[in-house]
Amino acid sequence: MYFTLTYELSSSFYVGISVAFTPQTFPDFPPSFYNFTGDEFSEDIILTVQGTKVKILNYNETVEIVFQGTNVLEGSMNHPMHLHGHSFNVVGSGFGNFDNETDPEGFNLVDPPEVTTFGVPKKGWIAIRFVAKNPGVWFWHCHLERHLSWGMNTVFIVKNGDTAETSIRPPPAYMPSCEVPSLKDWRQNDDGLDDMAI
Ligand SMILES: [Cu+2]
Repeated sequence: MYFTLTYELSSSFYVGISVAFTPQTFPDFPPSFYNFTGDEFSEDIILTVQGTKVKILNYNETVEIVFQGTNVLEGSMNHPMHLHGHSFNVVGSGFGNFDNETDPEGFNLVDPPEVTTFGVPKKGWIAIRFVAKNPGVWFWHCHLERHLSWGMNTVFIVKNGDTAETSIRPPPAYMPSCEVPSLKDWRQNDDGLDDMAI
């Protein structure tokens, strides 16, 4: 991913995706498939790395995502997943590994609950749908801050529609730029705080 240093991601989006950066695409599928919810420890597990991949959606695109919980190191737990800028319909959930052929037959497409955060079941899965109708750069993350800091997050970019009403508004004039001294710079210049860990 190539960002200019002039803009952070939201401003880059406003300036123009093709101008400001070339994003890499967040993959549509897991890098490897194994028995996600099994008790045995898979040797196919890939360790997380610091990534800068994002998912780009067209305006008004209908999105379905299945979140599959795992039992890695038997440390399975519920992950409260949250996307900024949109709410969702939970169309299905279950325990075990999601079956792409049979599980969708049980989806609730009549009155699925609309939420802004949902828990991926322990050793289970949950399927959500939403319409990408809010242009911008939106943070996807687990709401357990420790998981977030470990990298359980990504970014969805929803592109502008064809009209001003369906496009992101310009940033306010008072929006600080990336050239504003960082907290780290401030601390380094402040007597007595030079050794404070950032
Ligand atoms: Cu989590």
